[in-house]
Amino acid sequence: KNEQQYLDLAQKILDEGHLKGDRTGTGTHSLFGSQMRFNLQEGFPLLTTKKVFFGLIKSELLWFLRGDNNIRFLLQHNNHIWDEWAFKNWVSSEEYSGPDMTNFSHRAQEDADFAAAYQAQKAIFVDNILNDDDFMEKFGYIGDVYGKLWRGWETISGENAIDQVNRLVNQIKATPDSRRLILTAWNAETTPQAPLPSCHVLSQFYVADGKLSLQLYQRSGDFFLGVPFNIASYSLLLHMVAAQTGYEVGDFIHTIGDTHIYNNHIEQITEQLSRPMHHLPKLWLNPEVKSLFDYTMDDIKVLDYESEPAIKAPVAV
Ligand code: UFP
Repeated sequence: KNEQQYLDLAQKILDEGHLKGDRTGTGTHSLFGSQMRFNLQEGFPLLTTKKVFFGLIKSELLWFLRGDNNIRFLLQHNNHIWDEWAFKNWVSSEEYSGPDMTNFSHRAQEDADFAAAYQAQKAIFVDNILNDDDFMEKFGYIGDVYGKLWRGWETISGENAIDQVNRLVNQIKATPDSRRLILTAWNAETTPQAPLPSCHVLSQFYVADGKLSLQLYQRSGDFFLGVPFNIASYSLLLHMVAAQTGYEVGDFIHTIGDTHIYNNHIEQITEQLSRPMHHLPKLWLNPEVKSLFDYTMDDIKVLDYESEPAIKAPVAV
């Protein structure tokens, strides 16, 4: 049932979506205001109609929970999903002396020679971030993204940054009936200028019948590439917060504003829709871990994950 909702919504976007232009110039089928509800008691919603790489989801969430906004940690875990934002700062700086990288993402998709030059510069960049502390300090940071907003929200006075996640855990423990269990990632002052303004704008937690639930408001969802990750990432967050506050897991409710399928993902999603579902896997969290901030990669496992093969698709940039 859980995964079926994803497939049904994909079909609905294809059937009823508005044909809409977008910032990337790709074009989409888009619906506004959609919702899926995953009962986490029925299994962990890592899609099975295509393989979803859970390792990337884990390391990204651990990175957010560290309050980290420097990509070194991600690179140490072989996670390259945020590279381009930091790379952009380097190639547009005075220190960069390699071949011109203006508009690199688009050009790399269209021009094979350029793509090779870009890969070479990217490799140098990654190596420098990993091995050169000064370089990492200068070019590894990517500004006000989730880690910073979650754990180090800057106050107006400039003192005592706010740790929203720690506060949230304490609130859930102290006042589980509260209707103010909120984690926000949209800073009206800084977010509009961020390299990628937060997609996951707001999360709200809710406790009833000994179960913890979470609703996410996502302003924009790339339904084929982004959303399967986002479902798993927030379901994992819910499991971790529940484990650390003494609750069972309830529902993950995923509300999405602009819910879109890019025109160059139609073939891929159609292929996915034709595939059989497998049973959902189970999530295991190490019960010895006593704080939300102490989990490591080995403390989190997806068990019994069977899926159809991965499906490649170009990222709209
Ligand atoms: N996107 C997601 N999930 C994410 C993320 C990005 O679906 O977690 F970071 C997609 C949504 C959209 C694009 O297709 O990335 C962001 O573009 P925009 O800022 O124009 O909405």
